[in-house]
Amino acid sequence: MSFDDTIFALASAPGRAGVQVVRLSGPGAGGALRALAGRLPPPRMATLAALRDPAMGEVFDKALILWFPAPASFTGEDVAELHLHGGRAVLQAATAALGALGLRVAEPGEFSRRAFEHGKLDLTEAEAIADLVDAETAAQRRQALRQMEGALGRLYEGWRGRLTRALAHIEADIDFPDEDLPDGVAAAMRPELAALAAEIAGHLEDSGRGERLRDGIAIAILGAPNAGKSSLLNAIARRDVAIVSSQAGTTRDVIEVQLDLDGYPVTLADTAGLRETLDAVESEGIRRALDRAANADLKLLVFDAARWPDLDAPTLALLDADAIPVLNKVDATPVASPVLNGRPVVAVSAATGAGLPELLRAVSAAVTERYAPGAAPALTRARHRAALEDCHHALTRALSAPLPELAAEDVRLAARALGRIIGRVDVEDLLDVIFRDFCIGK
Ligand SMILES: Nc1nc2c(ncn2[C@@H]2O[C@H](COP(=O)(O)OP(=O)(O)OP(=O)(O)O)[C@@H](O)[C@H]2O)c(=O)[nH]1
Ligand SMILES: [Mg+2]
Repeated sequence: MSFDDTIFALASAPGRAGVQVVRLSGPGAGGALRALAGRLPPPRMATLAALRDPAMGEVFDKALILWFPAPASFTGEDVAELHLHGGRAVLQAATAALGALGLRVAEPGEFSRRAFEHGKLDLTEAEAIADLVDAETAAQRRQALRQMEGALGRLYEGWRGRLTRALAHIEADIDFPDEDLPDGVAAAMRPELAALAAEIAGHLEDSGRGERLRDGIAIAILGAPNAGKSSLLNAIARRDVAIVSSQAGTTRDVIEVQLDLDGYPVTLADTAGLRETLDAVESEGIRRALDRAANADLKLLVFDAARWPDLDAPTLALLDADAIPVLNKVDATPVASPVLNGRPVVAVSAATGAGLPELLRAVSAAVTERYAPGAAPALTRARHRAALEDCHHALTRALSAPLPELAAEDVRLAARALGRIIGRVDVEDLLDVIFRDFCIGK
């Protein structure tokens, strides 16, 4: 990808609409705008203009145009926007005119890439734009917006700054032993490194809060054949997603439904009924069900009220802190306030809908308790997690390193791991800190 050419792309969704926005970025953006509109409008002022294809001489739309001269633009380059009427032929005409002027269609993500290259965004902010565009629920939107405003980038940049400072002190001790430095500068950095390691460990141990919010919270419905799992899925989803029948062993494959639960993105999975079976297809279904149970963030364990208080053993074996026990079919067999191991069991009827609001409230409470945004910004991506784990390992090694040279190397690796997250890995700022703090070399 070259960064000195001028690109353009449709910034809004394709198709018929009131308005569609075409964005231009690069050194030729101003020239292209002048060629189409006959003039450059004042910067950042929406201006109505007749747009003409310079080659054909024909006016192809009357549109609002906007001009953002560098560097005060999204990409940091000269940027122009054409707010065209939303239609295929108008877009075709604009594309042809811009192409004839020598502009090229942007690659996916190229505008954000350029914004990053010009220091307008760090990588976490660029990723947050993608997350905000993809956000389907309110909680996802809030998390993405917070990250886009730089909360996560600032947290990591703050840690990296502290590491860089500690490294500067350790390196100064190594490199300039004859200089007039305070004694034990390197040793004095130990508490700081230990504190950083603890903060990063705490951030890593947030039970995947931010990642779940971004990717969806997995909830599995589990229980014996005929307990009414598929009926429950259909009742919660309010549509006929899974086949229901009085035959035990109806569901084989895992059936998923995406839900917005009080702003949280949830994937609800119906599974095969748990039992011993000789049927190869059914036992594969049961294997998949148990796999889902192991990987779910929350489990709904569905029991049949007809058998209460005798409960299905394979289902009962899955009861843990992340399970919500559910007693189904209470329309046929009413049970008053069922309790299991001292925990309340939610009594429902998938058939009549009785108890469903209570069940959804219980699920919502469990989700909120685990995944509600905290005061500190949450880790949102596997990429960040991997880099933070590298950082934490390196810090742990640095704390037990026998020689300052080895400690320095590990602290350098730790800082680099954080730099990878935000996309700023450079050594210049290390030198800056050495000379600012110690004035060595004068
Ligand atoms: N009376 C009553 N019957 C129900 C209720 N929920 C489900 N059933 C019936 O129970 C039978 C089994 O329902 P399913 O939803 O297919 O049960 P399942 O747990 O998915 O069964 P498998 O897929 O075989 O594991 C069907 O005949 C349903 O109509 C309920 O709340 N009340
Ligand atoms: Mg089923």
